[in-house]
Amino acid sequence: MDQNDIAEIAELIADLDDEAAELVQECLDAGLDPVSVLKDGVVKGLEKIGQLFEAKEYFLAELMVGGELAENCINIINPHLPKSAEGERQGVVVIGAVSGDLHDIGYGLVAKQLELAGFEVHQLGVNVDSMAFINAAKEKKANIIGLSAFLVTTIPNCRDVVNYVRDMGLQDQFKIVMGGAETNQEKSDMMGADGWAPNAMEAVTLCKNIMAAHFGRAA
Ligand code: B12
Repeated sequence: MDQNDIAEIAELIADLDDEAAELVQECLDAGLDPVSVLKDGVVKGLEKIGQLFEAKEYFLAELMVGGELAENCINIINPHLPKSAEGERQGVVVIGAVSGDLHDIGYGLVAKQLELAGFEVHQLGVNVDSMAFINAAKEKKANIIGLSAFLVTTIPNCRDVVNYVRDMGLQDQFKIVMGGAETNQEKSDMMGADGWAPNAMEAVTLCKNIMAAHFGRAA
């Protein structure tokens, strides 16, 4: 088995074919890199579904089936992902999808990678009210609040959380990072967030850098 089989996973997911999950298992059993199976297989497949949706070849039903299929595949891959070598505990993160947003696959991957890198992570779910992020951050004594937004209509809700944190004078206590399909560094800067990352791997680097710069942890 090789990289072609991983590319085939992306095709099967884009075709909404259940056999994707079996091929994921076979690739892992054959010793292929689980990070590549995730990134070049499952996430690529979801990207293709997004393109088909945009081209009006797929509709909401297909997005839902594709989302479920991807989640099944991710559950198979998760136990195989490599743990960070460092034993030292990193900071505490609360993370979820902002108000109005139901996309949880992306931030779920971020949460998993952060956990593997030694962070204590609390997943707050989807459609999380702006104040609920802050209340959870207080309750869990978090260092970082992670906001996930996938829709042009929900991205502005990230700004609410940033503003509430500032208005409450909590900006030194909680640092805010954001991400999600339709976000970018520019939007993050514009909203006053403390950082943005395009994917789960870079989210780990971002959060580690924030811990080093603001909470005195080794980077
Ligand atoms: C699957 C899917 C769904 C599923 C979600 C299932 C689930 N359990 O999550 C369902 C069916 C619910 C859905 C619904 C809708 N969706 Co949808 N969906 C998708 C799709 C195909 C994949 C999303 C996904 O999970 N990708 C996989 C992950 C891994 O994505 P990722 O971006 O690579 O994730 C990384 C980064 O974003 C980053 N990251 C993510 N979160 C965070 C957080 C932090 C703190 C950090 C640092 C980083 C970070 O790290 C992640 C991991 O590496 C996308 C297409 C796309 N290109 O994204 C459309 C897409 C996001 N959806 C879209 C739309 C329009 C909708 C609907 C409005 C459709 C409708 N007519 O009802 C609804 C809205 C529902 C709602 N209120 O949220 C549009 C958004 C367009 C826009 N400009 O706003 C997209 C882009 C499709 C398209 N091309 O048109 N969707």
